Amino acid sequence: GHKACVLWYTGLSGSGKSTIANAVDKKLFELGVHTYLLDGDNVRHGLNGDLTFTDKDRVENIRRIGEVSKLFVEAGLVVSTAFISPFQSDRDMARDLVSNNQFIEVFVDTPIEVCEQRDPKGLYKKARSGEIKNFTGIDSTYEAPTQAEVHLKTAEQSIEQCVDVVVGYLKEKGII
Ligand code: GGZ
Repeated sequence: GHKACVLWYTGLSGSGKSTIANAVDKKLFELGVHTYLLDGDNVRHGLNGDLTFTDKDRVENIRRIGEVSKLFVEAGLVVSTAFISPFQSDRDMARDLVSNNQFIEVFVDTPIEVCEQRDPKGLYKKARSGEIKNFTGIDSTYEAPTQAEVHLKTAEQSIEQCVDVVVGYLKEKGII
């Protein structure tokens, strides 16, 4: 058996949140852990398909994701969320929905220069040219966490190393 918790990934677009969350999720599955991963693909298009990228809608996006995470934690799962979640107050709101030791904030700390260099979807280019407005890190705020339980630096660590840090944290805390 294992305990339930939320792995709450936060970081810029292109920081590697989804990649790392998916790799951790796969590893946990192999270890027999019951998991569920919430990311833009299954949430932004469905449940939150009515929301845009204004500050107001980002707040609502994170509120709903926090509430859904709470439900999955009540069901006993290790739930991972991979959203920019740019505001500390919203991350704290999600934290307060579960027990404090069940909420693990994972800061995917990738410098914006590196994210912009990667630019896998060409969104930074569009944000720079003004084709996209309210882009995080360009003309919309990102508040970096100061007290994250796990701090990953993808410019210096491989995906495998990042996965080991997250899984190691869960083992150290007796969650898995
Ligand atoms: C930031 C945007 C924007 C704007 C579209 N700002 O790299 P991606 O493409 O796959 O991840 C980004 C994703 C961010 O959605 P989140 O739900 O994680 O954001 S938040 O937590 O702030 O609500 C990016 C794409 O959507 N995208 N427009 N203006 N990212």
